Amino acid sequence: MKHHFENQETTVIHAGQEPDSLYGGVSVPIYQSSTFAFASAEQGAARFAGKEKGFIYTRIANPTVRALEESLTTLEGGFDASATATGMAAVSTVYAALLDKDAHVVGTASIYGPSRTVLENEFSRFGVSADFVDTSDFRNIEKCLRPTTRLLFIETPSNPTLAITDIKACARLARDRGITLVVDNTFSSPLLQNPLALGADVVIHSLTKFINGHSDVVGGVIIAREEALHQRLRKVLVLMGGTMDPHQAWLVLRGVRTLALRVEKSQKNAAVLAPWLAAHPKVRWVNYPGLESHPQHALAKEQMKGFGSLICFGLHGGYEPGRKMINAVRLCTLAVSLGGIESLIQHPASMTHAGVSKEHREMAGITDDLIRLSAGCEGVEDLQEDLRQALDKA
Ligand code: LCS
Repeated sequence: MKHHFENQETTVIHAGQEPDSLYGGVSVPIYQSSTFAFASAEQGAARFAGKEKGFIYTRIANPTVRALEESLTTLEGGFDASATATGMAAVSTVYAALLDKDAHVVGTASIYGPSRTVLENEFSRFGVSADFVDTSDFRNIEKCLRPTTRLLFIETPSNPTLAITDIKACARLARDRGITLVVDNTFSSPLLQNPLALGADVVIHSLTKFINGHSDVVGGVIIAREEALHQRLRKVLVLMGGTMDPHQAWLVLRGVRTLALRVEKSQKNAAVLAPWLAAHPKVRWVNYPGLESHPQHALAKEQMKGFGSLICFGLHGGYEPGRKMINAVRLCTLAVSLGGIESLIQHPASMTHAGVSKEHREMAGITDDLIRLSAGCEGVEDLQEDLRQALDKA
């Protein structure tokens, strides 16, 4: 049963999370079982044949994981979802399911490093090729299309440069050319952007970030707009084994209930910190989709319901003062990942995107001075105080 409420704030709390049918537990039970008993040989056969509903084996499906899948399907407005062990399992499953030998991919240049590396280093062994371009300029996508292009894989806002790509325009182009459009929506969460409603075929998330929100679990999800595509993705996921564990699913279900509160608060903090950083004498540049100086500010306003809580910036003098700054933070945590209740700060060129060559990083705008801040839910004055004292040491 899927619930459609007027407000996403209600959906995050209730979709897929009705009291359990056995004892009325308000929290979805953790079905920590790898396998499910059949009443008879006939029932087992019927379940395997798909003639009878019911659980078989946790790699195929599990009640706790299904509850999370239902929640996320409703939030993104898809046909159905498949939860994955990590965000990278979602990315790799999409590639494995949708790319044949010698297929070509067009992707966003400033994408999470491993989403690019896995194509270039691993899928390339099967003849797959890829062009990673600045997809915020639509002409760049058109220019590198080939007859063998099967997949347009975009991240918007992108990691870590926060470039915004026009989802509707990409959907139109993909539809005309018979290409599948996949959007990594991790940076926005389903509360700030719904790519399927803008015409994308598939949305993926690293649940490790906003959706779980507590930096205590990894996970991912693939949500498809249509049944046939969902079935294809699910089949490959189950065969390749990157599915989610019920305990993981339960933690994410606990996290998703407060998604609306966390997104609202962290975004409010980012909206204060971005212009404040931009005005600081040691800061050379700031990129935040909510600032009018952001190159795609107007597009962000149009396709997103909010500008999110990621900010990137560089200091006068390059990375050396930046290094001193991130070593000096006390309240913010120097760590990769993002979208948690706590503020995290990191240096993409030497951390999340170190696996991408310097040449490719520079083409993607991931400059050596770029520092990425994920604003959390702390009091904004405390964050300002921490950043102020850290900048003093830069
Ligand atoms: N997609 C995006 C946009 C991400 O930011 C990440 C992880 C992934 C996919 C992969 O998800 P995972 O397997 O880690 O759950 N991004 C990270 C980052 O920026 N810092 O640390 C991890």
